[in-house]
Amino acid sequence: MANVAVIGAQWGDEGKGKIVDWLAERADVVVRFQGGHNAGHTLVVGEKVYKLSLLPSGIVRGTPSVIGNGVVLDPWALKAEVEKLRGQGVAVSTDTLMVADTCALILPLHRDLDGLREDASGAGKIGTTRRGIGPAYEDKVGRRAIRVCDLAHLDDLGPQLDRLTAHHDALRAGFGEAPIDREALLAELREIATFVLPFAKPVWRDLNAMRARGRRILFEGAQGVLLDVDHGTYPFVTSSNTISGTAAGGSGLGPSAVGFVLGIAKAYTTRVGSGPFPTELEDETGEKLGQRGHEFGTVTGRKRRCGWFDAVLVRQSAAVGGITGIALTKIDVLDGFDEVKICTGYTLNGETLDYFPSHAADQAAVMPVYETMPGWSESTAGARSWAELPAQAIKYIRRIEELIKCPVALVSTSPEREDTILVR
Ligand code: 2SA
Ligand code: MG
Repeated sequence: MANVAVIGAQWGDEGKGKIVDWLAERADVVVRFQGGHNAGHTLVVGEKVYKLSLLPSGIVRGTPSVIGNGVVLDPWALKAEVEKLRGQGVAVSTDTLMVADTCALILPLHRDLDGLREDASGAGKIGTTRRGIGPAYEDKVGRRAIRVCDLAHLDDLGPQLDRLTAHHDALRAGFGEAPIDREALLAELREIATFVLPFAKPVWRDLNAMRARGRRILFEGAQGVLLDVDHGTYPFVTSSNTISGTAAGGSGLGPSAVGFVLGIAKAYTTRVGSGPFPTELEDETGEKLGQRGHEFGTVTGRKRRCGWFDAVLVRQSAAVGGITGIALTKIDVLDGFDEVKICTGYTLNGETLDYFPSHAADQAAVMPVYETMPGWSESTAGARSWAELPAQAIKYIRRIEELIKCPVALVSTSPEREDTILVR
């Protein structure tokens, strides 16, 4: 079996956690390769619900899990999440968790800056998770970051810390904030280093060795293609590349390490945070989708915006994200609707478009063109085979498949791992 990368095909929250959990059973190692603790992956195992933000989903069932170099790591968030999981009875040890020693750290100063900027942006705010993700990636690319491996060399941090604090002190002054207290920061880092360092290593070596031995690697993406910093609804995006191409670079493997790319798409569309959303429904139907789908952010508890399935967007995500097959999730949320709609194209200034334009103003101005299909009154919840699905639901799935030009490989009918239909 090829190594699988799982990525979101919309704006995140497509139900990746459950699908990764389903696939993790068949994998030897699970790797996170981008993002940070802004992700919110929910896993339901029997009666227990686990909510992960930073750790790879494999950890819950004891599958060895790797945080790759492409992730920005908040070491205190790591500790809190490990402790929370241990409290839920999950064993986390250096046998089951490895952290790339080249991960850039998210520091308290990054969280501060994320919040300060959001508060100062008024209507133009991004709607970030305020976890410092963007500022940490900026410092990584700006070559100012403190990395996991630096935690073992804190006494030699001088020049790096000078560059980092000079940069941030200038930014903070602009917001009327006090400069960074270097000694306090160093003390905090010394304390947390003892927790993080046992997990830290050059994980690229382990991953390449596993690959050479034919071990199956599962790459766990966070957020979704429409939040990709290059291909998403810029500037209303996250600060990493969320596409499958990042799986290799963000973990220290070559691109041929990624075989099958499974894109996760919800049977409708949601978005949390600001930015364009052509099929958004600000009416009773949108409200109903949100209620039925329990659409609240896993990390921040924010209410998600809801709308009909947008085939143009998912077709585009499949192309730029290199998606081989789609897992369609939460189909049961559409049970009982008299009719369901799919966006098949847009109009912009009187012209028809079969793709999502690049400019933010055009993205905000496109009007969806809908195709309406009859709904189904039967329940799809918990269906485990194609035969259990009502005919109209099958027609809906088949039509989506046609429009997005990508096969539907899996259908998910509840948060339970086993409520999954393998198509063909
Ligand atoms: P950030 O914090 O810099 O990454 O925010 C930038 C944009 O990316 C969006 N974003 C997300 N969208 C959906 N789900 C995410 N994870 C959590 C979840 C979010 C939550 O699974 O529910 O709990 O609110 C996630 N992470 C980042 C964010 O909304 C901004 O639009
Ligand atoms: Mg999520």
